[in-house]
Amino acid sequence: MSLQETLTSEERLAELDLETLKQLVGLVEYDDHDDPFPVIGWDAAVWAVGNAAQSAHFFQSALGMELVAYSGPETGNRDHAAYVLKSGAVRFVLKGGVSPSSPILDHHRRHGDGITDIALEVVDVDRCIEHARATGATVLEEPHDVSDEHGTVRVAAIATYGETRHTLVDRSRYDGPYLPGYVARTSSYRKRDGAPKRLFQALDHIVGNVELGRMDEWVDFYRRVMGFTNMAEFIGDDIATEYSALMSKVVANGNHRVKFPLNEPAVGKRKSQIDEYLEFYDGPGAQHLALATNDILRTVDALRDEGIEFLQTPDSYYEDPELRARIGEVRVPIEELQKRRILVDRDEDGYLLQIFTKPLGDRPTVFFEFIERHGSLGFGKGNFKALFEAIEREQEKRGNV
Ligand code: TYF
Ligand code: FE
Repeated sequence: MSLQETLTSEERLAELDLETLKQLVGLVEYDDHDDPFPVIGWDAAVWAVGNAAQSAHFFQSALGMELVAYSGPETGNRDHAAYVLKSGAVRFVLKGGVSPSSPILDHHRRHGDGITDIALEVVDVDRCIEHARATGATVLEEPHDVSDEHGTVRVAAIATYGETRHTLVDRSRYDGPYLPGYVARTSSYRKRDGAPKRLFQALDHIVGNVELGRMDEWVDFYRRVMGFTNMAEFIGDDIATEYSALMSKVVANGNHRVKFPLNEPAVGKRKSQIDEYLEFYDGPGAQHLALATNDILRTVDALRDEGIEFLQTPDSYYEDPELRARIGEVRVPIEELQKRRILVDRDEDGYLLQIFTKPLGDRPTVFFEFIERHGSLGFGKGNFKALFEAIEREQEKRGNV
């Protein structure tokens, strides 16, 4: 089986097939023969949070995720508590410090709630690390085996922007609930109608914010170290100075399973939303996680019911005849999108629907995007102006202008 036909262990567990996944996240064909760093897909997004017990509740009650595993003092982990949650093939691990000397608490003190680790499932950890080292990456953890009664995983880690890392995981010899040290755990939280809601099924992209003038270095990092390639979508100088106050380029692995847009602030008329992030995150880090859904209307309705707040797109966006002409027919009347403030964009491959939450925590840093793709492989370029104006209205309310 070729790499692009290989599903991650979470994708298999979620019973996602390749066709569904292709529609959800926009996969492309590629020749993996001389891929120097073959990535199967996402393994997990690992968060450091101020209170993992309570965040785990929120991720279940508000985001409809399912608790599947746990590590903490009761399992012999005296350093921190960790809750593993999933929705479809999306796996989040929420960690909170228990021991006062836990490094999780240092991360949290500096950055607030945020992503510490964007873990990827790979075929051959040793080969990836060898290539990463040869191309100048910082190896944070050498390849090593970790075992328990469910088998053995091989892991290693490299550094990326800020204090973020990429753990590389080979799970081919493991069938435990997450990693050795974790035990299976289901929730004591009762869902209203019993079943997990699965409001999103796959991770589409994770955006990194880096310092002014450093974007190209990080694009080069992913090209050189991980063999990623540039995707067509970018925000250059021209758009940046006009309204967005940011520059952005996108890199992706061969089949686009893993996509990393990278933003840097642009020098403009006002303080960039990226500067606001860098100030409050105290450095570079993951800005938003885009979660793919096959029914964004249902997702947004369910999330709003649970009190999740989204950026408000003005009525003028939907009433713009130019937008209507460009978009043409989508699967629901525009009024249904307008009611929910869902954005829509079309390009040569198809269209997409997307919506953005307000920042999740106390700091104006990490947020979610929900995305429903219909052929489009893009990121909603046509929405950048309306989106950035909405973000800047929030920024203004916070007084960070
Ligand atoms: O990931 C993207 O490129 C889109 C647009 O600060 C975007 O979701 C880009 C930058 C940003 C917010 C959204
Ligand atoms: Fe995005």
